Amino acid sequence: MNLTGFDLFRYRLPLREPLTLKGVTLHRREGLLLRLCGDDGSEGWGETAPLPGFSGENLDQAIVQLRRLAGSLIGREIGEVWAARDGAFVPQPERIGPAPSVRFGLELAIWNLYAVHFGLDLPGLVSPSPKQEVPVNGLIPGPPANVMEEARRMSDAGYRSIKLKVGARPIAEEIGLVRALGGELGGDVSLRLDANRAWGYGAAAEFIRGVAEIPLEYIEEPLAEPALLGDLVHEFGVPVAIDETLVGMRQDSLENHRYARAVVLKPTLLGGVWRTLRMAERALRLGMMPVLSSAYESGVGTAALVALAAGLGGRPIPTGLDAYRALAEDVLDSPLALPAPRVDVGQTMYASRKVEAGRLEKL
Ligand code: OSB
Ligand code: MG
Repeated sequence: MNLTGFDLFRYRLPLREPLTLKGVTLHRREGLLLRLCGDDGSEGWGETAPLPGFSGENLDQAIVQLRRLAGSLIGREIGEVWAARDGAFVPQPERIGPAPSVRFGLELAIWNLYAVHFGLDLPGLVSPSPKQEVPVNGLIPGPPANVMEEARRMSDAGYRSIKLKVGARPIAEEIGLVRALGGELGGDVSLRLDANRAWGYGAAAEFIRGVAEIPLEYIEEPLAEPALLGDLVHEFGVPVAIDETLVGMRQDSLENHRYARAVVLKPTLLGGVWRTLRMAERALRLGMMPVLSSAYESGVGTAALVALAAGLGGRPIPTGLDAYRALAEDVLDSPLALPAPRVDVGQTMYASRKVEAGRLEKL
């Protein structure tokens, strides 16, 4: 099958509540969908949604790059494009590679098109024996007043892993909150914290001492000065995860971060499907836990995370899919069901293929 064309669309999806990330408040999520078409009538969708505050690229830059890259694929054979997983489909004169969200959108569209054409599904292209269910973690985005209530609701709903954003309240308050949360959840639900680099070393130390008896799965990016993460782990034995630290990192540098228990992998920010998968496999080999996570993508991108999690080897690891709930609407005909404690992979793949073009603006 040859690639015959592409269409680019913009979506604007309302959020259930305004979302503040790194000081930027969003009222809706904006992004792009790419539809690649094959000469047998197959279609493959991909999503490019730079996240303000986290992505270096903006939507306009992504549009320019996606058009150019998708245009360069027209007339090529899908098998040849698919095989070039190292990014060989990026045209030679593009000395600077595409932005991370652009690479993700393009790779996902190719991945989907290839799967549709050969009657396969995404997880089956990652692994010959993908998982049929993927566990999910509940996200309590900070800083709501009703953290305890929300945590109780999630625990009752069946979540076995909950992630709380920290770093925005005074340390003493935060310690009190996490201690209360630990007491409430007991040992049944693992607790992940994410400070998004909010603390200096002293503040992080104070926090860690304050919550010493609370079992934590990990604290994600506690330090404003990430070079000190290894020291923090050695001094306090606290489990940490890296997230921001991975962006732009060379694959082979991961072994310098073996102090980390987990790596949080977001294809929109890391730069695509293959880079994420290679990073995840490398993490497993190094004995670190790869936690695939969303960057507030629509159902198209979120389903890709489910597929990656399903295709990844090793024991099931709760996946960061819960940001999807922040969207009040989706681009899909019917929204993904991402129930606690596990989502059904086949059902998610099926739902993710039916994009409702009426909700999109054609560019
Ligand atoms: O810091 O982990 C983050 C979403 C967008 C950008 C950054 C982050 C997040 C999340 C994703 O917290 C949700 C999750 O991991 O469950
Ligand atoms: Mg994080």
